[in-house]
Amino acid sequence: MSEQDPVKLMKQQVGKAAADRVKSGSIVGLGTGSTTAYTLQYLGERLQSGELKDIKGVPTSFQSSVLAKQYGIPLVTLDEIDHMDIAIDGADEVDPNKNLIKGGGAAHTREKIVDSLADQLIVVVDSSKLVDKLGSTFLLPVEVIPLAITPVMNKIEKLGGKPTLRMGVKKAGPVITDQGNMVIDVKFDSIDNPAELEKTLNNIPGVLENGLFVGVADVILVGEIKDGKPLI
Ligand code: ABF
Repeated sequence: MSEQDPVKLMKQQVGKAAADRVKSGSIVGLGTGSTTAYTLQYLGERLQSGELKDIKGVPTSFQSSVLAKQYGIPLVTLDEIDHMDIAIDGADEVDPNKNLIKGGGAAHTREKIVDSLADQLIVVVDSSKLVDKLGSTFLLPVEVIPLAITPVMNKIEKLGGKPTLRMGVKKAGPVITDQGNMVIDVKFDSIDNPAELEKTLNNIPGVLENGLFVGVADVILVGEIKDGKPLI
């Protein structure tokens, strides 16, 4: 990583600050994305130095399970644990009530399962993710079972949203999630009641999960850049 890149340096610092909060013996939800990638790296370094002992990780995606293995973090499944002490995850938007939009990495279904089981969810973001109202800068991701794509899009239009099927690199085909489903990104003019919209969307047959995380986050660690230098 180049020290010249303040954004990367800031993500690294905020990712590390979250990793520093993990205590020995903890069961830890391992988030997805470029910021939590640094968290996983520092957890691995703390384990290797012996400063941190006996943690177990629960990955929120194929990506985080690959990184955890790379950094030597032992993994467990949800079937093997009876509680989770802490989870650390990224977000695409954060509102003043700590409600989130997630799913830019198409991993929000597993993220919501894991994050909501943790006693404490720490969210790591840069200051560009802070918004007054959810949906103002980011489209809302909705994971949909493939056969239901058309009826779900029609239903979302009736709710006032503008849905787009998320396409992969070079638009060669739709993005496929770790569960084998597709993602619709939805523009809503205004998300006035995130809790209600979260339930309404999940109630459409064929929708597996949407990216609204209401009342799940406990702590938001925000990185920012001031005078060309990263700060937390
Ligand atoms: C995951 O990664 C997502 O829910 C969110 O979409 C994204 C944030 O990534 P980054 O840290 O790279 O901005 O946490």
